[in-house]
Amino acid sequence: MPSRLIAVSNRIPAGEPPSGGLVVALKDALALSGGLWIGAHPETGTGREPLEEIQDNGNTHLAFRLSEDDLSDYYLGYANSVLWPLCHRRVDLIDMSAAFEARYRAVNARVGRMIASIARPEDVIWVHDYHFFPLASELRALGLSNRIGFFLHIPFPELGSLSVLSQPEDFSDWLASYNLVGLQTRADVARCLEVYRADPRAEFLVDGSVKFEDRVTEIRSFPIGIDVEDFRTQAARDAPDPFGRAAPESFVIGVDRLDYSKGIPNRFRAFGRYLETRPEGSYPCLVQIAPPTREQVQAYQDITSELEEIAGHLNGAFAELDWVPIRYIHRSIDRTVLARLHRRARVCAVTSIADGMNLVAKEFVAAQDPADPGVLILSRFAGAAEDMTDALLVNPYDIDDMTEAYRRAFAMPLEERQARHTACMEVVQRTDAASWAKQFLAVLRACVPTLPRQVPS
Ligand code: GDG
Repeated sequence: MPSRLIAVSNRIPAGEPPSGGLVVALKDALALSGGLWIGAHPETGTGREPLEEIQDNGNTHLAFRLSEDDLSDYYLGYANSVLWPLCHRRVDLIDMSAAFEARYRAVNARVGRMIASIARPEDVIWVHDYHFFPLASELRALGLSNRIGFFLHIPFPELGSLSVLSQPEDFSDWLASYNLVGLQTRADVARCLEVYRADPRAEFLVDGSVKFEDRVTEIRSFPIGIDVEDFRTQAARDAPDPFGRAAPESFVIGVDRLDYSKGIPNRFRAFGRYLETRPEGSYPCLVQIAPPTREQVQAYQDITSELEEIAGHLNGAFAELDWVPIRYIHRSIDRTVLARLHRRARVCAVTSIADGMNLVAKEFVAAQDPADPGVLILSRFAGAAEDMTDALLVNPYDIDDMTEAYRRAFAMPLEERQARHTACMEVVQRTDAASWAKQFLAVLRACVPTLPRQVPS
């Protein structure tokens, strides 16, 4: 039997045209291996249904239903009110509850049983993201000895903050059930190794992998990327100006799910400060696209109000009858429009306080006209900054630093813009979505297989 790829992620594409690096990269990898993609059904159910087939642009995926309680306690609760703030260094926003944790473990156990019922011994399993840290340990407990890989899309947490978990020792145990743990950056790998260094059950092998009790895990970075050609083509398409009659003179673009990890309030504040000192006669805009996300979680309601207040305040203070400096759109917009906006922008601001990679930074670079490229302002705390060192790197906690970056970006001479763009584009191309998936799977397939475990009868 040929080895299939089984991909597992909380969200699966369902009907929408493919967009985003992950979807595109996985689709190609799955098509090559005749694989399967398993994820949560877009609609809730009782939580006891068997796996269901779900159609997506001619592809069939397998979906498990979450119950309303699963959604609130596993997804919004443990995944997004405990693990997300933990990994994004906002432990102050953690909302702990024993019910969240119990439901997280229960959903992982159920998804594990579903996968075990369809996986063949030669299949390779690729698990995605913080929703499923314990999945491999569930699969091992069910007797699976398949090669199982894990990719964490968000930052790896700091050793010290893991103590907020009720059983921090489980964390290294969960990861050790994977043959390969893939992280976005070398800094993430260093943080992960620190966790194992502090754990007396772990031993480092000469090849850099970690032996944990009887299991060997390789820990490596695989910076994720985008489908460069696709985004570039969409950006350069000959189509009417997305602004119509309301085209701004020169603008900064920001594109983020409205999440506290993206550092949008300070991005706005710094833009306000830039407006105070901008060259006379210039009328720059900040166009912020920020679709809502996880709206049931209090921390997300708070950041939404904060942003509305700052935008309202700045527009009230600076707008003129024929100019509004902040255009804030709290909705999702079409991807082709987004691509063209990036190309039209003079500057892109990515100011995350913590971010696994940040694909928006790569999309902006890919969308530029190399003959007259815009400037990327990039937070030092976004994974993308590890390799894209020719962007204007900023400290998102320092408003003066970001104000100065706006000033430099708007005033930057063509030659410098071109040189920085060429260097950033080289990174975007080298780390594109297809090579990310290919490299991860090549390393996973070459991992030492796990010995079958004695399953208690
Ligand atoms: C996680 C990690 C990591 C945004 N608004 C609209 C829209 N988008 C698209 C962007 C981009 C994607 O969503 C966002 O990707 P990011 O990487 O910036 O951020 P997260 O969503 O937080 O993703 C992150 C990523 O996983 C991959 O590993 O890089 O660090 O947090 O593609 O363009 N797309 C459309 N309309 C919008 O309004 N169509």
